[in-house]
Amino acid sequence: MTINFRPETTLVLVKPDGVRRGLVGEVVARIERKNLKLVAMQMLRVDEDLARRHYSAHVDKPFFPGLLEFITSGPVVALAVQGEGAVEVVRNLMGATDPKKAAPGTIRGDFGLVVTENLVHGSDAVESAAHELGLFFPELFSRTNA
Ligand code: DAT
Ligand code: MG
Repeated sequence: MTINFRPETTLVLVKPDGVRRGLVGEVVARIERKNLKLVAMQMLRVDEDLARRHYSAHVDKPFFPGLLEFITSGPVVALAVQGEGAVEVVRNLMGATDPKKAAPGTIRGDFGLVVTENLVHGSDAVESAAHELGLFFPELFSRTNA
């Protein structure tokens, strides 16, 4: 029997609010329950340089100063998550960017209230996943694969 399995890897961050509120286990449990595989996990502090690289698409947006202050405000937990369609599946588990609009049953829908403090990050495409995995796990994911 041939199983048509195309592994894909995405970057998940439990953001500083999620770590502060003790929701790391909740996020990890939801990812594992979905049958996605954790292939790397690290707690770290995001400094301004990493924040600017990670959010390069947003540096000129009016909300960037607040986003920068928030994402550097405490440790995050970075996860490399693998499975078929992992990028899209993780985005669906997270819910909409604005937790007020995120569907109940999603991480943001169940635990968030305001847009900056939306608990989790998930790469939005296979290409951005490769780039972001290279930023957070340079020893595991070479950026030349991006
Ligand atoms: P997502 O995190 O769902 O991929 P995004 O990439 O558009 O969303 O934005 C990155 C983060 O920036 C988002 O998680 C929260 C913050 N953000 C986005 N839009 C915002 C807004 N209009 N006001 C305040 N913060 C915002
Ligand atoms: Mg995004």
